[in-house]
Amino acid sequence: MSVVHPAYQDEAVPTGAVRHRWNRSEAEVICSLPFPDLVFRAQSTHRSNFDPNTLEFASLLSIKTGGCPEDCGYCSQSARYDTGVGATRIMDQADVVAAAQRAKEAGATRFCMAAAWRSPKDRELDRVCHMITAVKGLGLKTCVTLGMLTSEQAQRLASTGLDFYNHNVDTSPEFYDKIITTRTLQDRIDTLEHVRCAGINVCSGGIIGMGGGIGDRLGMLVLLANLPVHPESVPINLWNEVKGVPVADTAARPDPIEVARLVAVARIMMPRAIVRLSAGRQYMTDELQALCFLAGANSIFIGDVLLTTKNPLRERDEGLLQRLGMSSRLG
Ligand code: SAM
Ligand code: DTB
Ligand code: SF4
Repeated sequence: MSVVHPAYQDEAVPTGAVRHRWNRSEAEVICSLPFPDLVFRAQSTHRSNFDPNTLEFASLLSIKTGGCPEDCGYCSQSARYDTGVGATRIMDQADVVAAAQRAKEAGATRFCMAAAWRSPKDRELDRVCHMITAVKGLGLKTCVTLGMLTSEQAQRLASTGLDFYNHNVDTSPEFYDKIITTRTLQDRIDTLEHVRCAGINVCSGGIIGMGGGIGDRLGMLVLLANLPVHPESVPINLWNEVKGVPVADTAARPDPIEVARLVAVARIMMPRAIVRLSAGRQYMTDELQALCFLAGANSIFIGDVLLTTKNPLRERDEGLLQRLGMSSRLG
């Protein structure tokens, strides 16, 4: 006789429902469902909220690289570590717009501009606001990630019509202090609240593979799913290796099935969020990516580089979508 797992029967977590009071043990129960049950449930949730055959293609540009004062232990751009990544000035707007145009021609519908800042100065923010206006003018959805924001800065960004602000919680509350000491998790949550209150869509996720356990991965999802409003966009980054940073000494790449399980849990806990397989796709087989799309991931970054690290080549992504019969016009 087959035994139906209790979490699978649990009417408190019906398929597609939007809940904001998750606890770690509920997440653990869901994550440890038999894999077919877990993927079925995630896929059912996915189908009731999205076209399951369509991905979002996003494109990423580093508009200001390196020299960052923060100590994020995973990052090539921190000035505190010898990673070989030098500091640049902020890019000229014309170059940013040209990159956005190329991204559009390559099929991207969202363009994300990232800066290696702890937080933007107001004159830097003015320059980014002009970039946002210009990129929106190309018909692309816009996202920026500039570090911590005051509520006034979030409102200034909102006035440009910015679609998303990316600011990651990065990991679980328990593991956080082992990775970053120069800003607290509460600082990040405050920025997310300023972004939310300004009416900008929230993009927030984190990184796995830095050495934390499954509990930390689930703790990160519980943190995100318990925000007053779920992020509209949840990037799940597999740590992209960087030499010379503290995380290089603790990192351990998760078992691929555990990656797919995590994506499924994200989909079930945050049914309406766009879940992006973000950094780290370079280490994933096509089969793992296909499993993750089945489990509810529906966005990827296209382009050969992310900010300072590699991403799969365009031909590989095109081949994958073709083999899966999927298209790329979500959003
Ligand atoms: N400086 C801003 C900040 O940190 O708020 C914005 C840019 S920062 C590079 C954006 C995010 O990229 C980080 O929060 C982190 O989650 C992710 N990230 C950075 N380095 C990474 C790496 N090597 N692998 C995977 N994700 C990474
Ligand atoms: C996010 O969660 N991942 C992107 C985006 N937000 C800005 C950044 C990935 C960076 C990977 C490391 C690098 O290329 O330097
Ligand atoms: Fe700076 Fe952002 Fe890198 Fe942290 S993640 S060191 S804040 S660029």
